[in-house]
Amino acid sequence: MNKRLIDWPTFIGALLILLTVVIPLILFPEAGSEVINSANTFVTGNFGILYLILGMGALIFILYVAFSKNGRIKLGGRDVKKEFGTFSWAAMLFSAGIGSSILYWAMIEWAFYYQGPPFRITPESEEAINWAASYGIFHWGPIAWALYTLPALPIAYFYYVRKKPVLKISEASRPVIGKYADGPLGVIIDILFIFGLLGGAGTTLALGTPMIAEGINHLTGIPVTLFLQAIIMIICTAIFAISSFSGINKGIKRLSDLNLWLTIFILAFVFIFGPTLFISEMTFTSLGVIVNNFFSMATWLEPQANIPGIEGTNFPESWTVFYWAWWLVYAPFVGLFVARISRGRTIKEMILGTLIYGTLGCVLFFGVLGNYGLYLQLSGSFDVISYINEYSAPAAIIAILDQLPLAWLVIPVFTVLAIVFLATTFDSASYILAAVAQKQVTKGEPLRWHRLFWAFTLMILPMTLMFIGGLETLQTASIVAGFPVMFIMILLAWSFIKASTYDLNQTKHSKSTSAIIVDVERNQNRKEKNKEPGE
Ligand code: NM2
Repeated sequence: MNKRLIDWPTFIGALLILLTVVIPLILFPEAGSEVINSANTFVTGNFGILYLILGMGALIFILYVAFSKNGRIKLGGRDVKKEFGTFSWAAMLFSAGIGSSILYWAMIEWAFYYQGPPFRITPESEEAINWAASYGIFHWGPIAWALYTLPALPIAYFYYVRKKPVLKISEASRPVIGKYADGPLGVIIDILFIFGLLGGAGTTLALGTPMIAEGINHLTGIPVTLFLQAIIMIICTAIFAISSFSGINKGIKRLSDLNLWLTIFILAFVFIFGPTLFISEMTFTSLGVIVNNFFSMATWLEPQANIPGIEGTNFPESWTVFYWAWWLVYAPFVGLFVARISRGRTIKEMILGTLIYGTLGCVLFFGVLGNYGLYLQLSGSFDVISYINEYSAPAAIIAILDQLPLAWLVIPVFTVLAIVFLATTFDSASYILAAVAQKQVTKGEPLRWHRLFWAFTLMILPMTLMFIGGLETLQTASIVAGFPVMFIMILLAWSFIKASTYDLNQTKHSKSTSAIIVDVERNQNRKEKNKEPGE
């Protein structure tokens, strides 16, 4: 066991932050969750606007990069071929960035919007229907995917163009922070990233576990208790621990393949046996609603809620701000992953691919699963909203599926899919956490025991909170954990532009070719004296 490989300051720092959150919560559960909740309200209430600006900014930034000269840079040398075909590239990208939460929200998000619509519209009105079907897609659409793509730019650039085996966020910030990447600032950046990801993963586990528990309850009759939920968390952790133990190629690939087939089955089944025409038309209509209202949706903050005497709906804070924060905490992690699988593509291909395939995938989930539930509600055949209010959202999800023919087949497949989905997100997450808390990643993989360690650490926070009854608190953990990640994102965007523009200026290229090959070594030999400061 090579302990020298571990980056101790980062490793211990991240653990210390985690313990400073977990221990007070165990000792003073009530006061603890109150503090977390007021931190959430404080952040979303006062800084919500920053999250929305960052979201719009990220989309504009990556579109600008895609169509600029920097976008033409190829990730890899002249003869490097694309490592993965577009289909498997898109599938891997999707299953790294998307977890069990999409099953949860695609099924049920519309119900919350129908009951509590945006833009201060009357709840459950005719107008609310369109928004109910569209807002979920928006929250899983281009802005969200832009947040995911942004960190991939500097990481992929350093990995394949500057040929530095960077698996750290601090390294990717080096062009801006220079030698401070090796000092405390670098450590802080990595710790904040780890903390963010632990928060994001917490949100995912806190949502996914009760849903899986409801599925199991429906199938076996075992009551949904804390004990059942704890077992589910342990099983999911074990699955991702084992698969991450067997290596990124074998483990993750097998799980993503399984994932893909189960997903196709569920979506096709609901589409064919559900109200096919309603699903198609409503999805198509939603796309129009989103295109038409894109900027209003991306900027709506309900300013009048700040006026004394006017009651706010809390929609922006509970949804758009929460979502951007949640995508944000996963972003550096997904960026690392997207970067790794994008060898041989140009920056532009990587950007547009992530935006388009990512969004399309989410449209399919929300379009099919969400509109099936909406149909049940509107046609009066099953009152989903009353069911949620009487029982819970996870119970309503399973109850919606129960309306399908062959429900006895669909519900187990859905439950297994949720478990596998949770596992794929977590095994790539534990892989990346271990890579970041290591000085060096030899042979392309972090140390095994180290990876297992993070796999179990990911479970500690949700598990503790569950036993003290704070799983709901954890559902919004992303918000607070995501706050510092906003600044990291700006750093990453800046680093990419700085480094790639510098290299482009050193590189001769013709106007006509679509891909520019940047050969850093050759440039350096040519301009030995003209070194970039901080390098
Ligand atoms: N996002 C996509 O739980 C999951 O599905 C992981 C969640 C950020 C909302 C990612």
